[in-house]
Amino acid sequence: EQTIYLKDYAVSPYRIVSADLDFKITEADTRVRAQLTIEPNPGTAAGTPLVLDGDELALGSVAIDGAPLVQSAYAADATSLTIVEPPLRRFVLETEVTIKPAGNTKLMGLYRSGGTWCTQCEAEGFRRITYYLDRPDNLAVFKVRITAPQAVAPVLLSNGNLIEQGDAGDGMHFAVWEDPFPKPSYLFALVAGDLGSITDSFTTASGRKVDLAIYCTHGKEDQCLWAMDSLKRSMAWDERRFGREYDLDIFNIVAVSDFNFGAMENKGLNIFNDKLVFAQPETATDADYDGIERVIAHEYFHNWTGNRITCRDWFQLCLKEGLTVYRDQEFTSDERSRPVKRISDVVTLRAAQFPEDGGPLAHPARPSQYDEINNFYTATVYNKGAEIVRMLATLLGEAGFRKGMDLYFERHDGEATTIEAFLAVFAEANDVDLEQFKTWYLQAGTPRLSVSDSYDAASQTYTLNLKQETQPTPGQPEKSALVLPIKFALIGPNGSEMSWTGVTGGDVRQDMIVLDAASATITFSGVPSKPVPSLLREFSAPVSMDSALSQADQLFLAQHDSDPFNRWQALQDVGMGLAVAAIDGTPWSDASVKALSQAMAETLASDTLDDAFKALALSLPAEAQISRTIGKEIDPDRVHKVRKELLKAVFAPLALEMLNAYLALSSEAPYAPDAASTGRRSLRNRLLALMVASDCAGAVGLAAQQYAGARNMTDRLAALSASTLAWTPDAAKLLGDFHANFAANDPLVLDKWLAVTASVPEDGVIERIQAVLADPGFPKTNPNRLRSLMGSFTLNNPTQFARADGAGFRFVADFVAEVDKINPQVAARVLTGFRIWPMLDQSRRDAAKVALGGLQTKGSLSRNTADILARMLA
Ligand code: BAL
Ligand code: ZN
Repeated sequence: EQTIYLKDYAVSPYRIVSADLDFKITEADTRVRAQLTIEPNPGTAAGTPLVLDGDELALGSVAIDGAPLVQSAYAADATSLTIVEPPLRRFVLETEVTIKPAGNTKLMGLYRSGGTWCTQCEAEGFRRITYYLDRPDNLAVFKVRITAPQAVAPVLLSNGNLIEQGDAGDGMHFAVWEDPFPKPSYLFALVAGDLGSITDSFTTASGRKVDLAIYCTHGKEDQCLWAMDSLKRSMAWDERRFGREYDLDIFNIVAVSDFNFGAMENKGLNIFNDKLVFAQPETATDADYDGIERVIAHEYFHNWTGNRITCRDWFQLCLKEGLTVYRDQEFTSDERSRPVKRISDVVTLRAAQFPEDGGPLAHPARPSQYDEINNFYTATVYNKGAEIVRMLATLLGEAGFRKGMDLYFERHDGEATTIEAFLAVFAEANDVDLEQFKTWYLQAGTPRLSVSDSYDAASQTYTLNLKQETQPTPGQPEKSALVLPIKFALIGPNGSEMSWTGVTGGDVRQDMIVLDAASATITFSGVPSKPVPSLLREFSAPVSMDSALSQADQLFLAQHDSDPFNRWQALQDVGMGLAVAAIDGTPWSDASVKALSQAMAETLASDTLDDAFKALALSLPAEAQISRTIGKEIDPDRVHKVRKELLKAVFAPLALEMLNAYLALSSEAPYAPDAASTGRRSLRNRLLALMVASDCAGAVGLAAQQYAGARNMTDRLAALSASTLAWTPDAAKLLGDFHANFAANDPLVLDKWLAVTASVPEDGVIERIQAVLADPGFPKTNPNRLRSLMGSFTLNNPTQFARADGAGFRFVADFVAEVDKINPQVAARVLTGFRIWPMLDQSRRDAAKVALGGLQTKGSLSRNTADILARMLA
């Protein structure tokens, strides 16, 4: 396979300045005529060939400035069209190709979803539409004419503004769209179909009216209202928070059912996976509402961070993704609860990014090489990328960060740029040196921060010893020290924050220590009594911290810390400590479990903490996180068993309190997706799950009752999964009922059933999944269905996926081999679930190796899957 290196980046000898595209869409195929206005870049020598990218295109004709080229003047192969000797001046290259959208199961380029023709071009899908310089640094203005059958495709959309439409005879009609903003090909979009829509408008800060529309399958229009509401709030927020206005007169969103990503930020025409658009209380959960709000915002925010300023090359992907995730996180924080959002984001980071960073697929947020760019749309690029931007904001302060962002927009608008350029604006606007900070983008791996402390009563000095270390990752044996912003406070015996009179040995800025060396010993003087340190407040750096705190100190923080994140973290740390020790062979003492139980009871009873926070706090770390903390020779069955016992030991004594709180939280109010209502439901459902999991008397019946009486999907699904995860006597019946009465006729609800089914931690689950897949009606071409089933199995069902007999591994490997022939991106993504294998015990490691080895011998794997497999086995 051909590896692409960042160091090889070179400006193209030619650039396309405008693209005039003419699509003739019919049921059988689509003919694409492209007229590309091309110029040589400065320095290009006469006779330099022009090499355009192409993939699965049937080439009809090639002409330059209207004159057809003779056969010897060009050459086409499987991946390119070469014009042997183009003119060394501006010219128009005209090509005609035929493509077959109906057979395009890779869902890259132009394809059909249901009856609708739609596109996905990021990263390299445009080359599956026409021959092009399919690289993000080629910005061109696009004019697009679409001709299609009026009856099946009354709606014809592309980027920008509609400038003409009309009848084309023979049952065909046409529309012409023009996008005045130069853009890279990955932001191109086209939609043709029979779609319903809702419309609205937004008036920008400067008084311009923007027409908004969301297109969807007929009959789903009223499920798009939450998405529209989220869009308008996003537009207002970006003006308020970042001074960014929308720039076209139209903003369209289209929901489609078959989509590889969650959504795509095409200029003026966002295309969405319908699961991130459709919401109504009966079929969508609070988590769905949350996801819709977040992704609508994310794609909208890309208009400035991604579209107006894009990436020079795909190595810079986190320039737009990390920054835009940071922006959508801030949007949610401002719209809802900041601490709850922060905790949820850290839970996601630890569940999705830390394992990636600590396993065979580890890579820097800005990689320096890739075989297949689609495999780099990862939690590292997105979520760690957002953490890096967040650290920048923490180090520079809100005003300093905004100054840098303003300069970024001012200086780079209209450009395709780099991480270096991004960092330079912050350095310049704040007069700081970010050279060492840049290492965060270049170095893979999660730093481990170790802390110890001591107090000297005689001199009233308190000393913190901090040490950072990052383990080697593939291709990076040596690691250097990173800049860690460590927000902190010293908590005194009465629970309030202590001050100090002097500091030596470190860079301490009020509430933040900046550690930029491998270690530091920081001494605070004038500290009248021994404090408890609250470190890494707000999770101010994406590190894993070894805390030296005693359980008593952790529980003290859980009670007194004014930083909600660390209050939550302290409870997690206590649970983690007990679980890890027990798995290691040191059972917990009654006293230690009782203390945790008591802290949980106090959390539940608090009248200052909000419901959403309590729901997050009343939990133990997930099995996967416990496993990662142990780090080696993992036996997932033992982790599962010990965690279950601990859960029971901590929460069963609270049965009465939990039941009373559960009953008090019941509400007859109609469903509303606001933060307070969502928090209330999340706490109530958390309590239900805890009561069921800890075998509280009557809990199984309570779950069945909630399931049957639920008036929204949030409560129904919560009752179902509480039952199936504990595999109660009712579980199988409820699962069957859910399928028959809710899932069978609604694909997005079916996804929930698939996910719940695949997550059951009991023998028999593989056979049940196999039966689902064997059903001839099961759509193996739909990414949502496949991911719900197989993503849930590999990521949420460690005891069954990593079965000691290897059955889980074999099953997933066979699945990957089969689906790879249909949709390589989905197959490769499912395969990444194997990344835990090096951490498992010997017999499981052997079983994983056999399954992965078997896949390797299958041959003819896609580049996507072969790349993941090679790294997994390296
Ligand atoms: N650019 C791909 C989808 C997203 O991150 O918005
Ligand atoms: Zn994005």
